[in-house]
Amino acid sequence: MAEETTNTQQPLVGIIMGSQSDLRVMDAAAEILETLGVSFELTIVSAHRTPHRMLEYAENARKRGLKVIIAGAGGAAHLPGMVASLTTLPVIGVPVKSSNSIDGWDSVLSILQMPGGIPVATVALDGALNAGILAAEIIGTNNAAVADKLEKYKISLNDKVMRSVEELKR
Ligand code: RP5
Repeated sequence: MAEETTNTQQPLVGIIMGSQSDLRVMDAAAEILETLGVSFELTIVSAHRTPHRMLEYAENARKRGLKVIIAGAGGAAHLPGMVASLTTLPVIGVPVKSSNSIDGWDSVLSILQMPGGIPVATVALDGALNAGILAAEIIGTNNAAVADKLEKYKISLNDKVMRSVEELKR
């Protein structure tokens, strides 16, 4: 996937990440949003290396029509929390296990342990798939087509397990 992509429609979800190296994880959010028919944009915004870009992105996100932000980062992962402090949009944080990290605990704790008043909906380590689904569920509260696709997705999960159950009976 390109460094910066946008669907043809007005993006409803902004996927941002601290580094190009996070893309191998964050791609899963983009893929599931595509499957669920949710328009999104994807780009790199670093809290530490491009702080002014982060400020500008977070402050303008609502005005630009975004409804949810998915922010992924690793190590001292300040991006989701800082973005959450600058916008009233819901922010979903994805802790990314970066190569030099202490088993990813640094990423998890720096995204999860937000102070009262500034929530970040934190998913599992490298849990970009769930971040995408959660973003779609938020969009689906007000979008019947997306809610319908989510319903079908859940049925497909159920069917997959039931196929395994049938296979084990043989
Ligand atoms: C964080 O540092 C990024 O989100 C990434 O997970 C980690 C390593 O970044 P690179 O050194 O690979 O650019 O800011």
